[in-house]
Amino acid sequence: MAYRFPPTFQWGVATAAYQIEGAVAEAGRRPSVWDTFSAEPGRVFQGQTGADACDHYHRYGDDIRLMADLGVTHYRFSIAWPRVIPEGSGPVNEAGLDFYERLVDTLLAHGIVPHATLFHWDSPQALDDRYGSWRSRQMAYDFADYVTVVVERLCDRIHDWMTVNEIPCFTHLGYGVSQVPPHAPGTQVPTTQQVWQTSHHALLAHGLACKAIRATSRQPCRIALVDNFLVPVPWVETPEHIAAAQAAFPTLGSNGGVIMPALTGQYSEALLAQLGEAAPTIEPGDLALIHQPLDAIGFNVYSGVYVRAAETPTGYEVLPYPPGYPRLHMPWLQVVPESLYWGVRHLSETLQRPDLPVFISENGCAAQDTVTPAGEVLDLDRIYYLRQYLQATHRAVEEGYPLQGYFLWSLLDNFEWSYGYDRRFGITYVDYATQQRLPKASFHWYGACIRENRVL
Ligand code: PNW
Repeated sequence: MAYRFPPTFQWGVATAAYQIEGAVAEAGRRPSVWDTFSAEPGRVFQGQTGADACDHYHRYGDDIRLMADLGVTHYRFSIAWPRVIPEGSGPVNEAGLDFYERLVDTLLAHGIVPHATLFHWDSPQALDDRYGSWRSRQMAYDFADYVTVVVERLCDRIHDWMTVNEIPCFTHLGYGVSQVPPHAPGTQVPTTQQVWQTSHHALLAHGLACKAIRATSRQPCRIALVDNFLVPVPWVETPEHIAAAQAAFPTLGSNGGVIMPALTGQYSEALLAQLGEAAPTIEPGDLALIHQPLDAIGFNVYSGVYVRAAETPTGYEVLPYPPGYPRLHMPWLQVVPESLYWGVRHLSETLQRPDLPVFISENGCAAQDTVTPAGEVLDLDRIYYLRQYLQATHRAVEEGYPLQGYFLWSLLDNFEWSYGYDRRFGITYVDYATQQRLPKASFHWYGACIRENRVL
């Protein structure tokens, strides 16, 4: 039958702490940079914050029942550093760890495998006050200490760890030179070099966290880095355009400075040449530390860019999107389902890691959902998007790439960072006034795919 997955394929949903938990001042939690940033006028759509979000902190039991109804086998969530170590370093808040223990126990009771992300952008505000968070190398060491505390407490029930989510988003989008950065902490630094230094520090944090997890876990565990590298898709799948896409890979977005050093132990030469004096300062031993053995890569994919071979100095060109190109409800959400397949293939061929298991740690879209008078959300546009990306997932699996699972972003509508609650990525509609959850059409469709283990 068409688009059937192997029986071991992992079906999941993904969320992140600050986007759903709320309860920001409860049980000893102290502010994160996102609490501070979103409270500043003009930073987030209509001044919204994650103070309440989906109130998942209190409603996690209901939300896990929802996941069980959906039929997912795996759940990716994140642990909030400022719940566990409220001042960033120093005293541990047992009540914070208790919350994640309850959450994980409830997941396990429903037969759902937890995948924990240790950092999804909510740095403790105290560390930003103390030393400018990712601007300082110290952040990497404090992160590793926090990771040790979490793994010590939860390693008997969590075996799948993700270190940091999307380094480019919390460094390049959190610090800026010429314009006010859209993500927390929203600090403008004087030079581009200093922006690259923040992402270098985040890579160090990833490396130190890998070592801390391996040193601390008393159970076998799997460690992944989660990245949203930018995917060049050959506009036609002929050898010349495939070669052009492969040549473009290291020069696009921050690919050459994040996923490449993590997986190969080297920044891309092309990127360093392009950066010149703006390249980060790399101390002796840093690259070896960053280049830790990994058990998997988590690939967050929403869109990509088409590339073709061309008579340019580089031998390729990135094609612009025409104004009418299909796009979901974000400025960057062009529908490019092949980017999922090509991303997996680039990891294998362009980065030459055919051995490394991959899972799609996020894929999904925002749509302009409304509740019909009959009380339904008929998000056919989301189904249209997801079906194509799942077909691309299937293609990668069928061609033998080590793609093991798919986590849909997201279980619930949630706090979409600087867009606030204006953009809805959930397969479950959240009425924020009442906190009622309403499964959308896409929820029922995804559940049917999971039950039949194929794309419907
Ligand atoms: C991811 N882009 O962020 C994050 O991991 C989630 O927390 C977030 O809610 C989700 O995607 C949807 O935005 C991204 O500019 C931020 O292409 C920016 C981009 C992609 C993903």
